[in-house]
Order: sequence, then structure tokens, then C-alpha cells
Amino acid sequence: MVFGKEGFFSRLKKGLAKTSETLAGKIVSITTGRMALDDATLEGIEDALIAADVGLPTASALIASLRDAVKSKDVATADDIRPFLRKRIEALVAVGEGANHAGAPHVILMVGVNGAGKTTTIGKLATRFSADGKSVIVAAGDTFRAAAIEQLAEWSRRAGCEIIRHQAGADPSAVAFDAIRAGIARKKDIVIIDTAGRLHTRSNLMEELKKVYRIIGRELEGAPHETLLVVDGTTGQNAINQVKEFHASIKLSGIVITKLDGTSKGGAVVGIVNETKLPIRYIGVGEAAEDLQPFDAALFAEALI
Ligand SMILES: Nc1nc2c(ncn2[C@@H]2O[C@H](COP(=O)(O)OP(=O)(O)O)[C@@H](O)[C@H]2O)c(=O)[nH]1
Ligand SMILES: [Mg+2]
Repeated sequence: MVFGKEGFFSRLKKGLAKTSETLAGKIVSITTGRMALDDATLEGIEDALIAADVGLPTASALIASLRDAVKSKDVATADDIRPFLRKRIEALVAVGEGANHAGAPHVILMVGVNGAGKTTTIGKLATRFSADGKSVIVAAGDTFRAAAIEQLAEWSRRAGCEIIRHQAGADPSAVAFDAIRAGIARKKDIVIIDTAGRLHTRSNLMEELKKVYRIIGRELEGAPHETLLVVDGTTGQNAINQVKEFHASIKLSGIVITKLDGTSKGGAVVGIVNETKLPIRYIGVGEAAEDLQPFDAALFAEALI
């Protein structure tokens, strides 16, 4: 397995290809051969941003700053547009501090709707951390379906890490409790806790997640150190509502956006950060463990534009 810098950007670029074809492709065709940076050009660029699912408020803000830059001659020719947008987008998505690594063990709680990619992301992270020489426990907190427990067990076998699991239907808080206790007792570096994305009602789910969160904090002060919402990148702009809904129930520290490889709506990443001010921690740009990448604002903007 290769986790080095080499190949990192090319994987990112390949993963974002559909979005960047939509976005950069349109911008190139609008600006090629254009001398005047008139309203029609700016509107065309706004349409390209919206087509990539950046979202209206964020697209409008980007165009407003582009219009100012044209006025002040910071953007003088059509060729200046893409570098300008790359810098602006980089600045927009670079919110918050870097990932927090505190805690012994460092505890990551993963939440999100069904199918978003929680279990897969945990598997990829466990693989990455284990390859880096860290000792990891994953906790099968999605007890709603037996298949979810098996899926995490398969990842833990492949990653060579420990799993804490109970029977299907068990209390997820009890799984989290055992995982934290085991993590402390066995001096593990990292505990990653999976959760269900679906219960009989959404309010049941939120109550259950709050309880899991509370139990974790009770067993280890300061934990969870990261509470990450996993969102499916193919849902585009709709992800913003998911972020707001979860954030209203439990305090999120960051976001993971998966499946960016399967969509031309990857511009949503920009809108999500701009509208929620929550940092993106990781992005998923493919099925392999190496395709889960720590989010890098500069590289993301470069691959996008
Ligand atoms: N192409 C692609 N597929 C992904 C990515 N992340 C997750 N998936 C797939 O999304 C599906 C649902 O993932 P899962 O982890 O079971 O979602 P959960 O219900 O939130 O735990 C699985 O088929 C994963 O392989 C990604 O970054 N890229
Ligand atoms: Mg799952």
C-alpha cells in the first residue's frame, strides 16, 4: 500500500475529474478567445460554478469578488480568471484548525445518514493508521443491522486491527463504552466508533447519537476528540441540510465527503464549507484505502480548477 505524497495529487485529480470537467471545462470554453471580461463572461462562469453544485450563495460571492478584481485590474485577461478562482476557492475551503490528534486514546466518532460511507471511511482510516504503525480499535456501533457489524469486521481483518462488537440490536452506547474502556486498558493510540445512519425515526437516531456521545465523554475526558459527519458527495448541495441537522444535535468537529469520484457535483465541497464553516477533514475519491485523503485546501482547489 502506498500512502506517500507520490500519486496523491494524481489520485485526487482523477477522483475530481468529473467535477473539474464540468467546472474548468466550461470556464475554458467560455474564456477562450475572449478579450473583454464582460457581464456575459462572468455570468457564464457563475453558471459553471452552479453546474458543479457550488451553490448559489457561494457562486454569487465568488462572482462578486471576481467582478471587483476585474474592476481593480487584478484580473486583466481571461487567462487570469482560473488562477484567481483557484486562490479564492482555496481561501474559502481552508477554514478551521488542522485535525486534532489529542487523547490517549484519540477517539473519533463517525456519524451520518445511511449509505454515506461511514463504515468504509472507518475501514480506510483504520488501514491508514495501522499502516502508519498506530494501534487501532474500531467499534461496531451500528448495531441496527448484522451486516453492518460484519462489514466493519471485514475491514478490521484487512487492516489488522482490533474490533469491539456486540450482537445486532445491542445498545450502541454499550459498544462505545467497551471500546473506550478497551482502548484505555490496552493503551491503544486510536479508537474509531461507527454508528447507525438509520433508525425507526430521525429523532430516535439523534437521541441515540447524543447518548453515544455522552457516554464517550463520560468514560474519557475530552473525548470524542473528533466527531466527523460523513456525507455522500453525490448528494451535492443537499448535504448542507444534513450538516446543519446533525450539527444541531451533536457538536461536529469536521466533515468527511465521500464518493467525489462518482459525481460532477464536487463543487458542493466549497458551498458546504462556506455555508457551515466546518472544516473538511477527509475526502473520498475512490474505493481504495489510499483514496481517502486528508483534505488539503490548496491541492483541492488546484485539482478542481
Ligand atoms: N466510489 C466511492 N464509493 C465509496 C466511497 N466511500 C464509500 N463508498 C461506497 O459507498 C457505499 C456505502 O458505504 P458504507 O460505508 O457502507 O456507508 P454507511 O452506511 O454510511 O456505513 C459502499 O458501497 C462503499 O463502497 C468513495 O469515496 N468512493
Ligand atoms: Mg455503515
